[in-house]
Amino acid sequence: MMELKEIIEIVKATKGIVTDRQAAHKVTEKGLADYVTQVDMGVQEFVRKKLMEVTPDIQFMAEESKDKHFNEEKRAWILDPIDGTTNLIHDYKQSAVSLGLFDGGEIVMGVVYNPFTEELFYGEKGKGAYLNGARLFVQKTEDLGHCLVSVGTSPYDKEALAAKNFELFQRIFMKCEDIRRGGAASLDLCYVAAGRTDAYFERNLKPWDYAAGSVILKEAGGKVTTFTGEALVFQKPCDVLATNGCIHDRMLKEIQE
Ligand code: LIP
Repeated sequence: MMELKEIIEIVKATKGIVTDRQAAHKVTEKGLADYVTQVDMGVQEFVRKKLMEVTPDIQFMAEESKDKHFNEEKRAWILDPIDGTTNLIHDYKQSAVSLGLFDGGEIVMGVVYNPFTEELFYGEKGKGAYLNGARLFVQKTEDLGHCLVSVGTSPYDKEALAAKNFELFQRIFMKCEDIRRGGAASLDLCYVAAGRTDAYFERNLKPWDYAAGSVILKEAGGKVTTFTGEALVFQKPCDVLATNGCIHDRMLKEIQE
């Protein structure tokens, strides 16, 4: 089995592909506000090949794979080659390569790398979470009125979700310190882990958006569930709530109101 540091080296080696601005402008539209670029495809193929060389026995699932199902009885890599694709196209510098390892129904290892800020978030079950080698811990703020809350606008589902998303954003906004919108779920989860924000939530996220960030957040002392407080699943989309742990029940109550 690969060591975490070997996985980190594979993910960091994608920097040249991720920062290629010409490739970022070769874009295909998959659906409303849903894009794939040559960077997404280049990162996915690079990481897939490297992982198959060293862990041929572990399944590989990624955002741009045709077949996204895997046998949950066995281990699987779950890759978002570029989380924050729209940000990448706009050169917004909030995009990341997000790689998680699924084992026994949960994510046990995760790496989230933003080459634009040179921030490498990583964590392994039972071994802590880190940012560029420094240990990560969530904020322990218990008063929602003093919390910074990151939101996700589900831009692929505007027609179906915009009204209830923005109604919820307004309710939370009136009770917290302020809200933020980053545009890359994996980084939003890592920001809670780093104590930069106290919560993040978004409807209809895909498993590759949240796989790696979920273990990093838990290892930093945070909590991540669905909007009904259940464990995340990794074979279909989820509504995701991530918090510092102290305000999780309060956020669930607001979401379910
Ligand atoms: C994105 C997420 C973001 C969400 C977008 C999209 P992608 O992932 O990171 O939080 O709001 O709808 O799902 O598509 O850039 O990998």
